[in-house]
Amino acid sequence: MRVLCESTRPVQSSARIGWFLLVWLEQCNSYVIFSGCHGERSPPPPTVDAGDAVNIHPLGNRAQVLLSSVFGPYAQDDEFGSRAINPMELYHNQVTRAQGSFSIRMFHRSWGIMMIQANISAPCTVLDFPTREGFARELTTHRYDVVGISSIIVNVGKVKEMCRMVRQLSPDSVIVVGGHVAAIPALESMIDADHIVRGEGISWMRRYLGEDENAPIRHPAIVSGLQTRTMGMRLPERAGGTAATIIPSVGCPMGCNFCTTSAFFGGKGKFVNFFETGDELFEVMCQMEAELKVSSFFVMDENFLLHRARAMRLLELMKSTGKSWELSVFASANAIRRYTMEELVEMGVSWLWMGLESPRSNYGKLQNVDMQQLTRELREHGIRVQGSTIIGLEHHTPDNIVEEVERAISYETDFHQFMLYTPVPGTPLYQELAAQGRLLADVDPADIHGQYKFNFRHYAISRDDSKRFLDWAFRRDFECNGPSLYRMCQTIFQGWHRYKDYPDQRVRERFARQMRKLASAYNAALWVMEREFKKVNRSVSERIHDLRQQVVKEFPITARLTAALLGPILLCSTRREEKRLASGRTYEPSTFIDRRNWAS
Ligand code: B12
Ligand code: SF4
Repeated sequence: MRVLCESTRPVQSSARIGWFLLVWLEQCNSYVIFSGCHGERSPPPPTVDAGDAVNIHPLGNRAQVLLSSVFGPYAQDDEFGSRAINPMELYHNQVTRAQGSFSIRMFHRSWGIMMIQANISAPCTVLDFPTREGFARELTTHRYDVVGISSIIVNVGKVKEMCRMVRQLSPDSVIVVGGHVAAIPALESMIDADHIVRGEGISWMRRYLGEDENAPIRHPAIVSGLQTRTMGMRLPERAGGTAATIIPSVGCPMGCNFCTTSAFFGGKGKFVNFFETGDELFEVMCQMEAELKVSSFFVMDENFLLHRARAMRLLELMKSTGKSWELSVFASANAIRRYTMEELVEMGVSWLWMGLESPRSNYGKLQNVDMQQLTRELREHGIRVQGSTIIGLEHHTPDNIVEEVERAISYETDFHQFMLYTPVPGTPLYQELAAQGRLLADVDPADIHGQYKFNFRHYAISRDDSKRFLDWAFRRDFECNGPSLYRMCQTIFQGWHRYKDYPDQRVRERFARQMRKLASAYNAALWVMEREFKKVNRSVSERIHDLRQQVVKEFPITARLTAALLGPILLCSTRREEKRLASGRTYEPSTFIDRRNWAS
């Protein structure tokens, strides 16, 4: 069967060749059984959990694998589920979206498929952010035994189209769909795939290719943010200039009822560790440091600080080897409170993403924590805080939501994400609201991303009002607290001031590095923000002015020079960008093609 499989697979150059192959192969039933390729279609297999048994692909790890993210463009309304309101940008999508030209805009690669590629020995291509035509071209110019498609729920329409394209253009390929989209109930009846994998994908793919699923995890070198721009300027992409992404684990054991990441990897009490110990993590970080020339890491772990033993061991190793690293981490308030500020600072934590939710919610992660005090304290220690507030919790009403948002804004976090309370398939919240008959049946999955309107019947807030409150919260935060860029500068300054004479040299070095940026390029940005914000909120403009004065006092020559030279250029680019945005300009990531174990 194997021989047949190989010898009958020329490189497909057109849909017609594929079609003829399909017809020919349909006459060979046993081929279908053993190869998993497509002749007579058997009924669609159900979604499998990553741990379930799977028949190994007949070619084992000689199968040629394509792993693709869904096709773009993303930031425009289209028939496949793209939405202008849902761009492929972390900050601009859900954090700084109301900050106009001051919004921080960047793209992030699809790390799930990069991780899978790095951990299989089969020849494998990762196609990231293809166009629809680019995906078709890849399918027809190379032979693929397995086509893996990675997606989240909003993009299910694209997955459907991509499966259709694979059947047409590369009919011998086995189609595997993974990522959060697999949480959709009865997905198998919506798309034409052979395997739908729910949960962790590395172990599944290794098993499918006949490899050792328990082999140590190899971490690919991942540059975190790409094509970053703000104030109308594209930031230079020099080696080491951007953080490396490190993924220690997936899932979160806290199991908040709405949390899709937690639910997808097992729910309450469960998660999957890729690197169990501080030693393993440290080793990976050293590799990334050498390979990417970085000293800063974006730690992609839903609740990094919850794993205290691992984090503290990492700190120990950083200290003993003199690593002056910066860490951006996600953590819940209860986990943060298990560390002293000095421990966090010495560990290099310089950016923290945490849920603020609501003082009246009863999420375990917020118990007994004074959020106002915590956020202020973190910032005073030079740790940038990204707060996340949910709009539309069950107890919210048009009256108390205003009060709660005002309170969250008064924490003055550096960044603030607002997100609608959203029951997403796979979560306890979804099951609960489904049982109560409160899910709205006619909402397109492409519109269920937490930045548009409710997908359920709220007792006190209408669907249209959910969007109004959400948009208002973003605007209000911007107007009251100013651009996140300014707030970041303020935190950096406070941290530097507090730690510039700290006994640990690693800490001093880290703040000195940040301060050099603040005294130069960031200071020019502050000069522009101070001018431009006069029109929005005079008191914020005055606060920016005060910060600038303090920076100038500490670094008179650099700060004055950069403001004078770079400031006017940035002002021009900011205003030009404002016009572009007003005329509907959006941004898209470039396509990436990475081949591994690939004979040219
Ligand atoms: C980075 C990121 C992004 C990046 C984009 C990344 C990209 N290139 O697509 C940005 C910032 C642009 C982004 C945008 C959005 N995101 Co996002 N994002 C993430 C984040 C923070 C990390 C993803 C990640 O790399 N994780 C680590 C990797 C290792 O895990 P993984 O991707 O899940 O992959 C594993 C498995 O899922 C599986 N797998 C994945 N792909 C495949 C493929 C195959 C073939 C197989 C077998 C297995 C498999 O194996 C992998 C290894 O175990 C997650 C949260 C999280 N912690 O995961 C949210 C998350 C994926 N995003 C989410 C959402 C909702 C969005 C947005 C709609 C924004 C929003 N409003 O929240 C937009 C959508 C943009 C768009 N137009 O598509 C949700 C998805 C919810 C859902 N159930 O579908 C998540 C889970 C956040 C959350 N908790 O709500 N996002
Ligand atoms: S603490 Fe955060 S990551 Fe963990 S389950 Fe709750 S919302 Fe999800």
